[in-house]
Amino acid sequence: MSSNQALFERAQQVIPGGVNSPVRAFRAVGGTPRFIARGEGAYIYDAEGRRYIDYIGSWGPMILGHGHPAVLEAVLAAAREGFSFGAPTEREIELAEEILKLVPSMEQVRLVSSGTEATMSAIRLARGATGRSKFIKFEGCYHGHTDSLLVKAGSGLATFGNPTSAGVPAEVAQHTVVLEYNNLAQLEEAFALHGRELACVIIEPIAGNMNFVRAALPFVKRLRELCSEHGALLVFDEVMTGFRVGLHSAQGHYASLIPGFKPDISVFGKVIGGGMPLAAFGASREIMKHLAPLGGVYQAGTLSGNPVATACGLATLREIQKPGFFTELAAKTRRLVDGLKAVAAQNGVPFSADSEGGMFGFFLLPELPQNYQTVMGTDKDRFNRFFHGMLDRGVYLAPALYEAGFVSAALSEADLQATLDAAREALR
Ligand code: KE4
Repeated sequence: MSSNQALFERAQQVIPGGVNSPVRAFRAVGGTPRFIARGEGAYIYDAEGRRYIDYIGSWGPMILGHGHPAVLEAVLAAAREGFSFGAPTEREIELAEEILKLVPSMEQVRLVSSGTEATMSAIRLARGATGRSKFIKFEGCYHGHTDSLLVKAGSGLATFGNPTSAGVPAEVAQHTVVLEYNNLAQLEEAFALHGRELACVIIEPIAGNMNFVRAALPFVKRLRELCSEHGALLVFDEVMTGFRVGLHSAQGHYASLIPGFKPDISVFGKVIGGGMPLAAFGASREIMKHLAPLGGVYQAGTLSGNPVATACGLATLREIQKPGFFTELAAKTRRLVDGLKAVAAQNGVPFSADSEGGMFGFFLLPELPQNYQTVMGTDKDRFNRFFHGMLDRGVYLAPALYEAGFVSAALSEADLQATLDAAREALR
């Protein structure tokens, strides 16, 4: 059995950084990434046979845990019928109907293969539907790696964003206005400056790419009002929060607090594919009619609505609708978070944490941060020691202080207790 280190060295010969997605390389936390051989329920096993309690779950998709029997059976049955046809199938209709049943703000949905593709398409749709080019995003939110979204704040609101990545032309970044998350004053000013030119505002309603930062209620309320007043579309990027923070996603949570609230375009991924490559974006018929082949906004994909991926997604969505699923998952996640806070307090370590449904975050800070700057003010070395302290004790947390954590339905009370025992030692 090759060791993680041997595999990592071999991988780096043929794959940049040895990984197919940067965060997996452990560069933020240091050390050797674990090469995973298999998953089972709440656990993943590395190439050396070591077992970890999995709090990443593929960065959100594995809400049922690994190898759920009903999902596995659905995938195997679909695979036997064929992997991909490049032609419409009934199961795409079934999945679309299931998603629309659970997301009343959408009347139609288009399936794609990744969250990046879904947000990229949502931005193009907003631009095509409004005839405008500019849009707002927020610092600390990640919406995938399409050019116009790899942009950081400009020097001021009047100036437009600057690329965060090489290879993104300044001309592309100039249409992106980047504001501070939860900053009402900046939001008002940006709309005063650019309101009539804004195609949309895209936001993670609970920012899982800043670990776990909630959009404040007054902020969301005002954002909705300003978008409506100026004819800009509100895009909820629920790739991470969708069907993860609750059966009706983050938009359902906000609609329960702000009567009648709904975004104009919603983006999903991760959970709706159950671990297979599948994402989606949707809106009213009025907006979706702009999409090819009906309208002038082109969007396409060889594997969009893939028959095996839709089987995986559909089986997953059916399981999470079972009575009590989210009540139990949310309570379990809350017990984890409360337990971690208690253990940190007993060891005198500044620690704040929060959770919604099966998604959680924690910070080695006394208070929950409200924006990116505060999150990045965390003591990185301390986080990294905690991360490795937990990893060495068989608990796999997100290998970066700006990433969220995820609890699967397969997590047992014993796993929870083992996690808290590991945290007690690691924090000490
Ligand atoms: P993908 O293209 O990675 O499927 O989705 C992009 C995306 C869009 N929107 C949100 C809110 C997301 O969180 C993501 C992807 N999330 C990261 C985790 N922070 C995926 C992990 C990775 O990049 O390897």
